[in-house]
Amino acid sequence: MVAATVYFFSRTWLPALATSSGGALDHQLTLNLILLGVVFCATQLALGLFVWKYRQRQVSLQVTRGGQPDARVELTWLTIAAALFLGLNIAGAAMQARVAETPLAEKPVIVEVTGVQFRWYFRQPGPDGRFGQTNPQLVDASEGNPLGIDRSNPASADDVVSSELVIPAGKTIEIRLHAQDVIHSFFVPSLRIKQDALPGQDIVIHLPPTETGTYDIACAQLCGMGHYQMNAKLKVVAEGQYRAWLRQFPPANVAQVGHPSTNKVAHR
Ligand SMILES: [Cu+2]
Repeated sequence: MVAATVYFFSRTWLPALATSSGGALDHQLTLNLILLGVVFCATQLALGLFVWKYRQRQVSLQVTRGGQPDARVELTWLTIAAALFLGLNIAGAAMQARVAETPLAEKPVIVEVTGVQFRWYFRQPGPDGRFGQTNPQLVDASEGNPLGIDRSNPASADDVVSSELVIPAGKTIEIRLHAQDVIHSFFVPSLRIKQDALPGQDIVIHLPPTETGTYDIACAQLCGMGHYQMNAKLKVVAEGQYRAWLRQFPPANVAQVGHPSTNKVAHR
């Protein structure tokens, strides 16, 4: 049963890695699975052994009849368990720190990602490389302005807002993560990326250079009744295709982009 479970999960619990980096996390997960799998099997075998060995005893295990617990055995077991769990925690934290602190090899492509019940919106700065100003009082998805972009601001004219994340292959992407209402979590299983998005905070993460393809984006934080439908697609395309995709959006497209039911552009 245990072997079947391990086999099943090791094959299907994560999609294929879509980036050359990210292998460190998979290695750490595999290490955790093996070490804790050994502990799990050993304790279950010990449990079965003791049940079988003492099966004919009629009395309950009372200290007066079974003797005092052996302090050395208890201490040994506790020390091993503590070392194992602390060790795995430290190794995992060090791995995450290494990934987060690796200097970027190139200037990243910047994308703003905003979670709002129950959708993801993606904004790119356009040819001027600058995001236009936003104002929470202007947020109105039914008016085609789900992010509250201030249309009077010149930098906002070429901002592109979409409901799918389109990025060029082989480039590092800088994600500036926002949440408009409650805590969401930006989760891209194929890239092994998962980061909470918090209202009022600008959280920066980096997506590693990725192979072309279409990948799932989900919200990994239970954020309300519609949480289950808060997903989107990540489309990684060749650089030329990416430029062509950006050019499809006319300047000042913010007036046309927004709510899925009223917006053709955002659903492209
Ligand atoms: Cu959410």
